[in-house]
Amino acid sequence: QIFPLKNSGAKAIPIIIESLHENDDIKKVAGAYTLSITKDKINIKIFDQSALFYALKTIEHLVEKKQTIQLPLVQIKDYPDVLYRGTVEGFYGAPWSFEDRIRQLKFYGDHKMNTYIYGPKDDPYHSSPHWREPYPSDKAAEIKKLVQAANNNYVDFVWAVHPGKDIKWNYQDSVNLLSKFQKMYQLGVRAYAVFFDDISGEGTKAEKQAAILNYLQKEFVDKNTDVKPLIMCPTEYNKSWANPKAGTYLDILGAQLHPAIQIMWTGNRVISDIDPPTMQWINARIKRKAFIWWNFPVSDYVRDHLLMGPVYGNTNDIDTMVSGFVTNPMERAEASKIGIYGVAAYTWNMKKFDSEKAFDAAIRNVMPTASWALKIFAENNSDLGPNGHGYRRTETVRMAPVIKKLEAEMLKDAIDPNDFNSVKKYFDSISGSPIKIMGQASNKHLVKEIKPWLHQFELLGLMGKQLLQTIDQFKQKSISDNWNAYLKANHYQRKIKYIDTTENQNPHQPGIKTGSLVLMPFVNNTLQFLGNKILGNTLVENKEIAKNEKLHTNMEQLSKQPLQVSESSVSISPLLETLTMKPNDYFMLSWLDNRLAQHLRVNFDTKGFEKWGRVESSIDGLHWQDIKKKDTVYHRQIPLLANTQFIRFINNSDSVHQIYLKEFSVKTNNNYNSKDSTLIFDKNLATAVLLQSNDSFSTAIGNNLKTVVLFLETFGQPIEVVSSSNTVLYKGTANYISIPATALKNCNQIKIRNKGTRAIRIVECVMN
Ligand code: 14T
Repeated sequence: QIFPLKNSGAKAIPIIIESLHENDDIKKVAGAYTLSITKDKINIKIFDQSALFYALKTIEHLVEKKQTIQLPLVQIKDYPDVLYRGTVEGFYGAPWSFEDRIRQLKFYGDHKMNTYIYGPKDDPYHSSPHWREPYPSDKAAEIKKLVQAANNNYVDFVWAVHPGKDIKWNYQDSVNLLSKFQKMYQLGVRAYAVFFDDISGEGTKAEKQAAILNYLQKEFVDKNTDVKPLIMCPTEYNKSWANPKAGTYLDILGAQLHPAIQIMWTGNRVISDIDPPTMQWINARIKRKAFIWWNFPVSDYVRDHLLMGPVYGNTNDIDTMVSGFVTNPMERAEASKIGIYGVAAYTWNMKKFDSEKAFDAAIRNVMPTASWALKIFAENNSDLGPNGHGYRRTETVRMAPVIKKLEAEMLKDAIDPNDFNSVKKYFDSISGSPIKIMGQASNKHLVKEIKPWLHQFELLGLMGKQLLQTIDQFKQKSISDNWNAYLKANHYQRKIKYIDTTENQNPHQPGIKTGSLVLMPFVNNTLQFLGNKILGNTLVENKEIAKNEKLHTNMEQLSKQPLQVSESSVSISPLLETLTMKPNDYFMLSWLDNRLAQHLRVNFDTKGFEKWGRVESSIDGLHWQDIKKKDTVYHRQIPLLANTQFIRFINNSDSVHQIYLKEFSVKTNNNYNSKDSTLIFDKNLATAVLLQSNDSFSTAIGNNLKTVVLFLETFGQPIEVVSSSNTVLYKGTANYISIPATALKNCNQIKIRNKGTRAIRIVECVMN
């Protein structure tokens, strides 16, 4: 009996709940239900208890959609395509907090996911050194509460152990594992996994892994009927790492592992999307349906990026070929919800999965008011940038074509106002979105996770707006005005670099990147383009390879490896895998010439590499010299001559060798204070002389009576330009100074004095 709300005008209707009948036309799987809402009753038919939970969730969503208590009349037949759907907390880095996990479990229930595999790499009681020991009481109490929260949301809390780093294949460690499982059982855990990923040595043996899992099956799972099927993550968990020979690791697991035990798989690579051939290959070898561990949106190998874009890439026809499908998310729990939502939608109804729709729905769910702001942020924080795994995502999809078009039009000096206006509008939205997102009180946890990216995104928007304004006014304005407008945009660029080099300085991929696939290249190119236009330069693009921080290599494996660039160093990002070097394979670094080389740091974690390879330096990129001291080995840190412009490592033997590229990094000083005149005559706006307060700088200008034009950044401070005969040529605070040829009679040198209280930049000097 249901009573209507007083005075609501609503009618009471009964809800009838019953079991699905045999002849009901629906796939009879866990979670399956039918829901019929008519004028006078709600009828729910369920396969099991979780199905009732999902039917009620559906009613809840129907109410949300309508924003009223009136229910739409519907007939729904609903069941999941994948039996086990959810997440695996399997990333490296700071594990999720207790509160993060509670919010996650609720989110899974809301979106019909039923699996949470607990396996944070940095929990010492999950992995070595303490996997054998019980959790300390405070941590145990938390796990108990998490299991409870999982149960309330019809989610299996799967507790995973990662014993492979130091396991001994003896009776004692079998018992250790069993008793740890029993301890977890006492905390309420009813689902378990054993991970053998990312280990080496003894722990990797297939027969031994199968034997210990079979032991757990027999002694634990078979004896506790309320425990769910075991899950294991193999050491060879993706095709590129798997021994292809028949009868090896995966076939051994396939043959020896108890058939009820599920085996995880990340696809053809560590990070890859799943399709039928992938599944056919692995399923044949392991003689069961693989349980997919999808490494998205995990970002532990691109920690300067947020992966908040749409879920796509897995084909819509693998539902019958997998036993489960879980996503490995980001260390940032709330920011991961967009990706997790996509996987929830995909695994529930694969055929009908629409990436874009799921993305929009996820955004609306995570941020119901001002969704536009989160959408524009997320669609520009999607790609990973170049990375060792070669996994990429699209970005800025709805605007990229217009932006590309506008860029081309700009180069041809034929801008279509429609394109200009839509890009301008877009940058307006970008610059306004972070404040909107920060203002959504219900999303304070999300805001906390992504704050520096929000700041960065706002600066990106402001830089874009400033550039477009500069373009718009370019023809009407003087060089001086244009130069000042350029400096404003340049100032935003500098702030972006500052955030990138001061926030999120983790040792792996430090920094804050946003819009890195489309927007940042656009604003950086536009800034350079405008600068060159003001300078009267023809494009200096690729003028000389030395004029940039760049990785040069002939090796496919390294071609996408990103650089880490800071004020004081240029480094290749450490490579996770071994690097295989054929004869004559090399990698080399170059940098802008406002840097003075100090020393090189090398760590290949490989003994005796000097026997087959050389670390070399060069000033011109043509002549190379071994920087090893005679007959000795290379040191971790090798001093360099200040004018070194290139550093490389080359395999100069005739055989193949391997190294671990842990560190290859050039430490530099900037040479602003060197007052090197070449920096202001190089027509390169990225280099400048930094002139301190009360200091002065002289440069020869020849005596060919030309107008001397100075492009400065004075930050509004007073300066003076004087001739060789001490006549004052200019006094003031301008950033752009043009000294007529007539004023330079008998003058072959000018001196700039900084009369202000802070440093100024002398960017360029042009004579014409
Ligand atoms: F077990 C696996 F399925 C798996 O993917 N393991 C790790 C995982 O914890 C991590 O989050 C993910 C993304 O970085 O990749 C695996 O970790 C790696 C991958 C490598 F290629 C660790 C070292 C590697 F060299």
